[in-house]
Amino acid sequence: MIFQSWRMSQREGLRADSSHFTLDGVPVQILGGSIHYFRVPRACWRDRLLKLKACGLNTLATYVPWNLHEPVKGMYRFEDQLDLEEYISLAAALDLWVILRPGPYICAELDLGGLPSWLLRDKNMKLRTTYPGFTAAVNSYFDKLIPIVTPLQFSRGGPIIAVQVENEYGSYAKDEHYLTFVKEALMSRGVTELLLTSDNRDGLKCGGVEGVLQTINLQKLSYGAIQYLADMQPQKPLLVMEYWCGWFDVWGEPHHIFSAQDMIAAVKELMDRGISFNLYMFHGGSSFGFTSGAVDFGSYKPQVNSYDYDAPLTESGDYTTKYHLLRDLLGSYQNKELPQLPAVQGRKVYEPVVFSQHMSFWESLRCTDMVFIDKHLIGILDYRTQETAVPHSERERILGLLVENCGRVNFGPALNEQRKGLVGDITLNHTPLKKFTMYSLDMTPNFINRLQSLKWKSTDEKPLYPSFFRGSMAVDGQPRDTFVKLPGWSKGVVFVNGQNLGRHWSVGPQNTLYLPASWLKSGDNQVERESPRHGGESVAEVLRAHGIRFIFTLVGGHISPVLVACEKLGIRVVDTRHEATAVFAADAVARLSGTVGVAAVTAGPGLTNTITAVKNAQMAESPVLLIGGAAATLLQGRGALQDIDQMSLFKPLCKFCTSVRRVREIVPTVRKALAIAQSGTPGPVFVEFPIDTLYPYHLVEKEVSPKNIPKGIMGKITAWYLKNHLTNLFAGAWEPRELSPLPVLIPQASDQEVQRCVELVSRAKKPVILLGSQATLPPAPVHDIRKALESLGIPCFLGGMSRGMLGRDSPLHIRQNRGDALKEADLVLLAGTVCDFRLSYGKVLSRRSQIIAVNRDRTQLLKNSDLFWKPTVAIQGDVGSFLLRLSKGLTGHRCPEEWPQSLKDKDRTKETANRAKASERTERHLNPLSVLYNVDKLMAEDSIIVTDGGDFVGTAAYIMRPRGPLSWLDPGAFGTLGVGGGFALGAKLCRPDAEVWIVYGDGSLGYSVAEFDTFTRHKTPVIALVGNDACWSQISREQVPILGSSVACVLAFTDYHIVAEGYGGKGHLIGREDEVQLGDIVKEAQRECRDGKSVLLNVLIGKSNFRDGSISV
Ligand SMILES: Cc1ncc(C[n+]2csc(CCOP(=O)(O)OP(=O)(O)O)c2C)c(N)n1
Repeated sequence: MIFQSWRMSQREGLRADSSHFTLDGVPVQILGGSIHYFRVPRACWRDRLLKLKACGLNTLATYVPWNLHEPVKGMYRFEDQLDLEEYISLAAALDLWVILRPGPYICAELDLGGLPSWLLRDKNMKLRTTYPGFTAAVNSYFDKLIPIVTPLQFSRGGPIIAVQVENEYGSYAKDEHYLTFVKEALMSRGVTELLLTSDNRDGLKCGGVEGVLQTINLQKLSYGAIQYLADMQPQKPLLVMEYWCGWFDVWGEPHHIFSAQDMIAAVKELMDRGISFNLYMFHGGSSFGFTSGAVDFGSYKPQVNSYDYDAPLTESGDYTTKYHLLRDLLGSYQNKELPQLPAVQGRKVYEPVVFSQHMSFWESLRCTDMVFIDKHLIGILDYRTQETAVPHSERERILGLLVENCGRVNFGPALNEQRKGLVGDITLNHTPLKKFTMYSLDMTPNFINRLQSLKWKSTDEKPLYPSFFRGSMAVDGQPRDTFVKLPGWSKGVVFVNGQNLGRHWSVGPQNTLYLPASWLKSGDNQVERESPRHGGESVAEVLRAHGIRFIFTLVGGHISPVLVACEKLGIRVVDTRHEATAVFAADAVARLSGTVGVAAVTAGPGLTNTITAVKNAQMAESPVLLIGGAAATLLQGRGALQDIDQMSLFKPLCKFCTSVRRVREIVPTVRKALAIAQSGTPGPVFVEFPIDTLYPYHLVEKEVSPKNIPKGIMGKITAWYLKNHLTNLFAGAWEPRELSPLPVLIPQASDQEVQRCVELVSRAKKPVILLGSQATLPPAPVHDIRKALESLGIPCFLGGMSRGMLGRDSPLHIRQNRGDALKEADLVLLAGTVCDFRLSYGKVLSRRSQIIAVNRDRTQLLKNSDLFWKPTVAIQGDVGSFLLRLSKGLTGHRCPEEWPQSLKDKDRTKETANRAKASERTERHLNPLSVLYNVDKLMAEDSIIVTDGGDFVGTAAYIMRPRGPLSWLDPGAFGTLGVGGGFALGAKLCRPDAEVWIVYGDGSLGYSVAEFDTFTRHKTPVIALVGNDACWSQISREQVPILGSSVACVLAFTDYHIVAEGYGGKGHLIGREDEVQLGDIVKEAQRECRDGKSVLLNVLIGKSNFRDGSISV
C-alpha cells in the first residue's frame, strides 16, 4: 500500500516550464540510472533496481527494443524476459520514477539499433524516415506497445514521468518530418507525460521538435556542452539524458575503463548545479544471444556480448568502487539515510563441463535436408581477412560457405545497408561464382532443441570442425551465478538449457560469458519427473498469498487439482448448483471485501454457463478472477472433450484473458491476473488452465505417451515430439517463485483537479452529490467516506453499491424526487454515477448546474457528454479517494443547512404518500408495500439486503433502508435476474454474523432456488423474502396494456416454501389471513436463521400501481 500513498500524494506530471523540473508542483532533480530489462535476467530485475535505489538515485531509464518485441513481423512478445509492464510496475513498487525510451530506433548497441531486421526485406526501405513502409510498421508496433505503457504514466497513477521521442535523431536527420511523426504517434495513442529528445552536442541542432524538451548526452562536462544546451533552451530545466560513465567494447580491441574519480567529479558538479542527469549505464548487463550490434565508422566492428560498460554495477550486478563512491556522494546530498545495500549475490565455481558428444556442423544440416559433399574447412574469412587460398584439384567440387552474422550496425548512416548473408560477389581467381543455394539457420533455441534428436558422436571420434559439442553440468542445491570460460576454444556460441548466452571469441576482450543462476537448474535435469506436485498447488499458493479466502465452484475433472489444493491450504471451497452462482458469489465477495472474488469452473459448458455472470461483473466493475479448465495443450483443436475456443468467448467480457501453456507460468500469470482485475477500472479476468498444466507429471506422461509406438521414422518422430512437449510443459515447474501481490494501479485525481472542485463546491449554494457504486471501491475505507460526506453536509442520492453509505436515517440521504432536486441544484457532483439509462443519459441534468464528474473509467466518465450534458470538470480518478481529499480541502466549510432540509421535507411528503399507499388494500393477497415496510422495520441492524427481481424489488429499493455502507447488493447496470443465490452466499461468507436477506421476485427466485441446497450444505443461513404475485410483473405491467396479451408473463402461486424445505431449509407461506401475524413470522424466521436454517418467506402479494411509469424491460 506504500505504493498507493505515494501515488496519491504526487499527481501532476513532470513539468519543464522554468529552469527546474517540477513534479506535482514541487521542484525535483532527476537522478537517473539506465538499466535495460532485456539485458538483465528477469529474476534479477528486483535486485538491480533495489541497488539503483540504494545508491541514492530516484529514476530508472530504459530503452524499449522493437526488434525483440516484434522479432517476426506481426508477432509480438511482451512476456517473460520482455514483460515491460512488469518491469515498470516493479520500479513503481520501489518508488522509482521511470523515463521510457521507446524509440522506434534506440541505438543501445543492439543489432540494427533495436530496429527489426525484417524491415530491410523491403528493397526500398528508408529506416528512420517517414517512408510509408517504415511508418506503417512503426504504427502497428506502437498500437501494441503504447497501450501497455499509457496506464503506467504518472498522471494515471503509474511511475512514468517522461517519454523520449526517437533517439539521437540529430545525428541522423534524414527527414525533417520524421520526429513530428514519432511525437504524434506517441501522443495520439495516449502518451501525455513530458516528451523529450536526446542528442549529443553536435546533434542538438537538428535533433529537436516543437513542444519537446531537448536533453544532452555527453561524457565530459568540460567542453561547455551544457551551456550550449542552456543557451538553446533558455528558461528550461537541464537534463543530461546520458552521462557516459563507461563505454561498450568491440571484439578484438581493449576493454574500456573510465575513471571513477572523473565520474564522481562530474556527478558532483551536476548535483551542485542542480542539473538532472541519467547515468548511462548504471548497470549494463549482457547482450544475450545474438542481440548485440556493431559500429561502422569506416570499418565494421562487432560488439561483444558483455555490456558491462564499466558501469557502477558489473555485468553480473556486483558492486564496484564506482558504485560505493557514487553512493557516498549522493548520500551526502540527502537528509535521510539511503536504503540498506542489498546483499551481495553468491557466486559459484562449478566443476568443468566435459563435452561427451559432438556433431559436425554439416551433419546438423540434415535437419534442413541439405547435403554437402565436401566438408573440409579450408579457411576463415572475416571483415579483416577477405581472401583465402583454395587448394588445387582437378575434380569437380562443391564450395560451401558458412556465413555468420556478427551483428548489424547500430549507429550512423549505414543502417539501411545492413542486409546479411551473401550480399556481394564471391570470386575465385577473379571470376564471380554464381548459383549458390542459400539456407538460413536461425540458431534459435528451437533449432538447438531439434538437434538433440539427431545422431551425436562420442568424443572418442575426432570432430570435424565446425561442430556442435554437448555436455552436462552438475548443479547441486540452489543454483548460483557463474561465468562460462572457454580456454583453448576459438569461436562459437554457448547455449545452456535452451538459453543462448552469446558468442565466444578468443580475440577478446571478453573472455567469459555470464551465466545467471536463474538459467541453471538444480540437478542435471530440468524436469522433476518423480515429483507428485501439480499445478493446482501453484494456483492455490498464489491465491493464499493474496489473502483469498473463498473459491466458488461447480466441480469438473479439469479443475479438481485446483480445488483439492485450495482446500489443503485453507481456502474454503464452496460448491454451488450452477456455475453462474459461483461467479455471482465471487462478485459479491469482491464487492464486500475489497479483494478479488474467485470462481473456478470446468472446461466447455462449465465456462459457457458463467457468461451472464461474468458480463454482469464487467458491467458492475467488480474484480473477479475466473479460473477455467481446458482441454490438454496437446489436444486443443483435436476434438477433445469439451474443447472449444474459450478465449474468444471471454475476450469481450474480461480485462485480461490468457491461457497458461506451461506449469512454470502459473504463478506469474495468476499474480498478473489478480493485479489487473483490481487496477484502473476493476473488472473480471479469465485464466484458462489446460488440464495437463494442473496434474502431476507421471499422470500427464501416462496420458501423453502412445500405448504402442509405431515402428519406423514416424513413430520415432511422434515419440520424440511428445516427449519434448512434456519436457517443455514441466521444465522448471517447481522452482521457487515470488507469490506476493503485484502493485495495483489506481488512477487518482490531481491536486489541481481537487483544488478546482474545492473552489466550485465552496461557492455552491445548492450542491447535490450522486454517489455511485465506484465510491465503495478500495483503497478509501467506506467508513471514512461516510464521515467525509457527513462533514461536507451536501445532500446525497445513493445508487448501486453505495446505497446504505450514510446509514439508515441520515438527514443528508435523500431518496425521492431526484429529478426536482437536480433541476434546482447549482452544482452536481457525479461521484461514480454514470449518465446512462439510470440518469436518462444525462438529460435529467440541468444546463444551469455546474457539474463535477469523477470516475475511474474514461468512457463511463464522459458517457453521453457529447449529446445531453457537459461536465464543468471531468476527473478520471478514484471516487472514494477524491471524496476524502475534497472534504479535507473543505475543512470548516459546510453546505448551507436549509438546502438539505428543504429536500428532506419533500422526501417526507413523498414518504407519507407511500405510507398511505401501503395501507391501501389490494384486490387480493397482501399489499407489497406494506409487506416491505413491515420487514424493513424488523430487519437487524447488521443486515445485508440482496435484491433479485423486477417490480417487487424495485419497490423495495424505495422502501427498505440499508443499514450502513456495503449492506446493499443489486446486480448493477446489467439488470441481471438470477443473482440472488450467489450474491447472498458470498455475502454470508464475508460477513457470517450479518443477517442476510434476499428480496426476490417469484420469477427471479426460480434461477437460484436450488442454492438453498448450497446454503444448507455450507451452513450459510439466509432469509429469502419472495414477493409471489404469480407473474413476471415488471414485464406484464406494460406488455398487457401496450400489446394486449399477458403471454409468457403468467406464473403460478407455487409453493416455493416447500421447495426450500426440500433443500433442507425452512419455509413459511404468508397470505392475507396472516397479515396481523406477519411481524411474528418474520421474527420466527430470524430465529430460525440464527439457529442455522435458511428460511423462505413465500409472501402472496397483490397488485399495486406503485411502480407504474418506471422502466420495464
Ligand atoms: C436474465 C434476465 N432475463 C429476463 C430479464 C427481463 N426481466 C426484467 S424484470 C423481469 C420480471 C421479473 O419478474 P419477478 O422476478 O417475478 O419480479 P416481479 O417483477 O414480478 O416483481 C424480467 C423477466 C432480465 N432482466 N434478466
